[in-house]
Amino acid sequence: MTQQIRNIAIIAHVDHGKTTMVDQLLRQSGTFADHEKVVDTVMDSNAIERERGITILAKNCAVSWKGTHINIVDTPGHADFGGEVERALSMVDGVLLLIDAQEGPMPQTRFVTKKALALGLKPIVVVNKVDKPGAKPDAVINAAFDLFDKLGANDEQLDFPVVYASGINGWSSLTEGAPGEQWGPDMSALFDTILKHVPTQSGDPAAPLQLQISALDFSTFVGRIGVGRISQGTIKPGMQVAVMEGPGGKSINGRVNQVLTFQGLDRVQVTEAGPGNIVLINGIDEIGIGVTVTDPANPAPLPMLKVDEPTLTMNFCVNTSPLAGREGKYVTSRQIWDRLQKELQSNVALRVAETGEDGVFEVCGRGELHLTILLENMRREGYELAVSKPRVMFKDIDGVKSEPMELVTADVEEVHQGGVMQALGLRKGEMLNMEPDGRGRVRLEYRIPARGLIGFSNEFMNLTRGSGLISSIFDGYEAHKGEIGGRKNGVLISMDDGEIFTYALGKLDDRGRMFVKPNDPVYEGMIVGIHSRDNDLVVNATRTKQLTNFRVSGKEDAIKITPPIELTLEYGVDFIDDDELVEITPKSVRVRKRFLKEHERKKASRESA
Ligand SMILES: Nc1nc2c(ncn2[C@@H]2O[C@H](COP(=O)(O)OP(=O)(O)OP(=O)(O)O)[C@@H](O)[C@H]2O)c(=O)[nH]1
Ligand SMILES: [Mg+2]
Repeated sequence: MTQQIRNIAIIAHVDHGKTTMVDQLLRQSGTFADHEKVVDTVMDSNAIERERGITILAKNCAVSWKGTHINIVDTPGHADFGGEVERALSMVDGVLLLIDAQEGPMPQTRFVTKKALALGLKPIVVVNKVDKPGAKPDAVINAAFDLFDKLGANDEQLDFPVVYASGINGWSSLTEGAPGEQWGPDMSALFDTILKHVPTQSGDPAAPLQLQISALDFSTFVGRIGVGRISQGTIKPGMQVAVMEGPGGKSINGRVNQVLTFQGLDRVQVTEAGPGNIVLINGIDEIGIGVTVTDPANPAPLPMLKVDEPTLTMNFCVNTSPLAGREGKYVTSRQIWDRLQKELQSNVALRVAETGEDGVFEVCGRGELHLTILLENMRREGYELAVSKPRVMFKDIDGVKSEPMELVTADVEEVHQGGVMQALGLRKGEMLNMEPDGRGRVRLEYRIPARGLIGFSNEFMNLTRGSGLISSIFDGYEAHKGEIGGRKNGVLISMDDGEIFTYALGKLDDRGRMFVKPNDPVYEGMIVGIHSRDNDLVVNATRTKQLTNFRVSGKEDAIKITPPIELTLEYGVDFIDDDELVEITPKSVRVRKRFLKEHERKKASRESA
């Protein structure tokens, strides 16, 4: 069975068009039958990916072009999922580095390029979205060259092939065309470049098996699934293998159950697979990221893959609010713990630990999005829980308390530049670069403690009236930068259990912005709004109009209420302070004080002072 194979990953910054490109590669390689209706960005297959239009998990598919089997890994562009990209790179021999023809290289472009170059891969640069009116392909290629050079690319890597493409319109070309026109007939220029420039695997099918596991999946039918590329040897269902944690590492023996390969969007069982192929195997539950599945008689283990350490942690707690248990199916400590254990089966960058406190678990991940996506999944499955404000994870480096740093790129309108710069400055950000685009927007680059970014996205959206774009990426550790101030505003706290009344909201309207609307249930200690001043205020949100002792006037009858802020899970997590929690149920998101009674809060703040 000698089949021509190419393995590629598609890497880029968020939204530069990876998943859309995969759509076209699937379509134009004849993967779908003519009558088959296929949704856009078909690889974004889970519900949250579809709703948000972002890729969260790296996923494989495979197409056939001129008789060659091309395995394609679509990767996420958001920085929190950088670990997914790294692991995807470990199973391919080439990458398509997509760069938006208008935006040019962005922070995540830099991150993924660095990883690809370090692995010795020779990226194919795809200048994508050249259909955009603001496209400047020449400048983008120059910027890509500079980036490669800065990242220490060798001569061969610097001599990268370039393909121009409009993924959404399904065409590509090796040469630049005129703005507004179609530069090529279809995707064949890109396909042919892949065949020409991506190396084939040269492993010997008769050698001892060597298959490194780069990704995990889980199914209730077959259990744990390992995904990886065979570098040498041949694997068959039912085979006895050794699973080794690197040379000299732990080794266990096991038996492979099924072997599957990717075909289009499907996984198909095969009777054997040889060098260069990307396969899925099941039957061995001890399989983990980075292990080598090899021949027990002649083991050939590869060094383990490094998995990124988590940088952010949050407490996941049993919901103790007076409204607990009304909307969720799973509410106990045990149920939350079991769900987290299941998540660990495939969510590689996640860590879960028990704390000294009953019903409180420490969950560590790669960033706010990484953790809020897990929370979103849990609430959809019927879980109820409460979470604390995210904290960064400090690290002791040679006796120095160090903290994670982030590189931030903010793209804002010039009128908002001052406000954004001031806010980043207060959060201990250091400006690295500032570049106006000559059309009223400016791109700011900062290096900032990850701590300073917690709670920043809501503020950034306010400062830029929703028109700003911001992205950040982990950039190593540095000595602790000292105190960073917290939220500037205090909160409005309900003094009672009950229901929100319109009358009460009218009375509170000039105190700040509310999170609640009439008839919402509320409890003592729940946060009903943002105070316009910096202190917390306990308020009566359940008050109705008293019928006696009131001078009736037209003015008071027409109660004016500013519409409330929609409290999403992300907003809540971003908003809360250390002494507050976000309560999450399948139907509601509420914010509350950790201590619901005022005297408990006073006692706690005295004790911490
Ligand atoms: N003008 C133009 N827009 C495109 C093109 N390709 C994709 N888009 C748009 O860009 C947006 C992002 O596309 P995706 O394919 O989801 O991008 P992605 O890189 O997979 O995004 P992440 O996985 O979240 O990093 C969508 O709104 C697409 O419609 C293109 O060739 N031209
Ligand atoms: Mg995508």
